[in-house]
Amino acid sequence: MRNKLGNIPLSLIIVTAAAFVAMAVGVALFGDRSGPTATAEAGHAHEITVNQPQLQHVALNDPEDSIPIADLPVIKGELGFAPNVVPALNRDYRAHVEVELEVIEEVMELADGVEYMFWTFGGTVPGPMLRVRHGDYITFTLQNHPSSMMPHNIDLHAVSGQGGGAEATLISPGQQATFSFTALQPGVYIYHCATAPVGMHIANGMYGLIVVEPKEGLPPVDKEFYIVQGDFYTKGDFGERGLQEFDMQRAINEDAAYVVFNGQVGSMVGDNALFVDVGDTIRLFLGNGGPNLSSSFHVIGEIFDEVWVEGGTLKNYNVQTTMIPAGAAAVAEFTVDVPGTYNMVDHAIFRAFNKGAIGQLVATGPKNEDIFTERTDLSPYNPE
Ligand SMILES: [Cu+2]
Repeated sequence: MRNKLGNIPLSLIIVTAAAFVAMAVGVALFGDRSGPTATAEAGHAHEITVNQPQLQHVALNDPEDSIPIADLPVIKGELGFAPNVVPALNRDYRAHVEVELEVIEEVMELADGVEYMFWTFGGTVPGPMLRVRHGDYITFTLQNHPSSMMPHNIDLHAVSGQGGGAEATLISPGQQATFSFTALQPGVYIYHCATAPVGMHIANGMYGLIVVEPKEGLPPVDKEFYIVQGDFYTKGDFGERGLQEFDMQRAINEDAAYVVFNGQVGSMVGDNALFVDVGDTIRLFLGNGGPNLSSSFHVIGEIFDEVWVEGGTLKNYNVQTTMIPAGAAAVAEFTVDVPGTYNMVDHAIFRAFNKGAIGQLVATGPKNEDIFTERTDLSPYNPE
């Protein structure tokens, strides 16, 4: 009887596998991991750097990190409503940042003629972007509006501690709760409601981003935008008009009726598009609230010069499509070289053209026909 591996002797497979393991261990133990191994110039912002492992865990060993919290300057945290960001902090000192965020349940448009009872942070989907500096001490107050029907809370992925703050902030309608945390690690992090049933609270729109800038700040760019993807589960199918109810079974089945950016079909289309100039350096803070679907984020006709993989410290360069897991983030940076309307999509492409995951970035400015020409010929083609 043939074994399942066909004609290859099992012993050879084992020997080959052992050799690969030995090689991998050798590379891990003895491979050169010091210093950049390659840099190259390749046009604007296309510097190629090989990333080195870089642990920034609890990198709080500056003198400023030992300033007693009571002595820190108190700053009110700004909120950035998508697609607008909180501007860059431009701050070179540690602060005590006070943030207030209000939970509101409200009916809003999910698509043209389609209404939905969203549960929101700050009255919008996504909730507002928060922006702090690595090492900041944040006192966070969550407020649940008295008109709410449900308890809510918040789990910020930038928090190191029980539930990301979820237990501390669990509140009924008409309550508020406060807790504090230090932003131990830089990066871009999702926050979301984590009240049972968690999936339902997230599916109703309760998520947003908190950016923890590195201490030295981020390189300046011309324009920054804030985009969060989410999947929605309605009783009616895509486009079915009227007030749509949440469909729990559909959510369990991961059968999204809608996949949208910034909480609404068409949130960044037409008059609501993102407008830039040719030559602008652009930074997109990207989140994916889920609850279920990973995003294959792509800008049609553009290549990302740089992506912060999963919102962390690892950089990738010259990227066509970046994966944003549910409950995660990424940052995409690029320069638009020629004018045009650039469609931003989830490249799981039926989501873009049939479920709403499409937005537009419109770049105006001079053409550059060395980079791109419009159609130069259209004529009949008649092969014999
Ligand atoms: Cu909630």
